[in-house]
Amino acid sequence: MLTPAQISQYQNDGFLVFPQLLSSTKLKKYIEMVDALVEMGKSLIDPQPHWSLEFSEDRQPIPGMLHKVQGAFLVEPNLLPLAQEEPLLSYATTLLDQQLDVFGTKFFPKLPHGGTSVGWHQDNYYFGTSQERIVSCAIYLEDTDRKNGCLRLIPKSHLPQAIRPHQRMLNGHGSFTEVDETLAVDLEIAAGTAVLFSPNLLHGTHDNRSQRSRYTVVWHYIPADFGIERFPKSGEGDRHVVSRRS
Ligand SMILES: O=C(O)CCC(=O)C(=O)O
Repeated sequence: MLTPAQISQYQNDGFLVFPQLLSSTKLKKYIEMVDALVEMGKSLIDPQPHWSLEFSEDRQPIPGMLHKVQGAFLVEPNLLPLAQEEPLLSYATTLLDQQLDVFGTKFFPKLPHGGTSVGWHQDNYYFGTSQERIVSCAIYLEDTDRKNGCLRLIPKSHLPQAIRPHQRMLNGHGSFTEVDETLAVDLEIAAGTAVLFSPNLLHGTHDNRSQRSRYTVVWHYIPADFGIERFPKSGEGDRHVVSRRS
């Protein structure tokens, strides 16, 4: 359960940070799973369904350099329990509803020397809505700082509940917006830390200019009875039940 102060903080600032929520044993287990994904990525010459590669300066995919696994819980179903870890699921339940699903699951390895994940954006831009009945979650499996590409966000930027114009990036990795970076907070956090944030919050990341990777798994909690067109409840898509039915 979240305290009333944490709930207010989420509502006012648009995010909450839970330092080292995962034990070292669990971290090791999940890192082994995503290491295997990075290993599979090494054999890719071109992007494939679910799998995207980093781009070179001349906008060509770099063989073997994994950018993202989209639909991470479909590709590696053993990652699903990450979204059910306690107390994380209880926190999301407090913010949203008793019965939750997750959708839009991703793994970003952010590999050394040039790994990227996202530029400035609001998740709701991608979901085609501006409502707050979704909570985004990023869990960092490795220590993250400015050098290896930590998460950056703009506190309170969710409050207008308005979606800004986003521009498609030339390298094909998403659409991003412009922000006043003097308002940004860089989240330099330890492995095992989870961040919950509003789908309207402006956030982005630094690129990885270090010799270390920066693994993160990302997903979005949504009430089980809430449908959004782009991630329908039925079918074989990237939407998964996480709450245990009582
Ligand atoms: O890579 C990260 O740290 C966060 C990724 C993210 O926020 C997103 O996928 O929307």
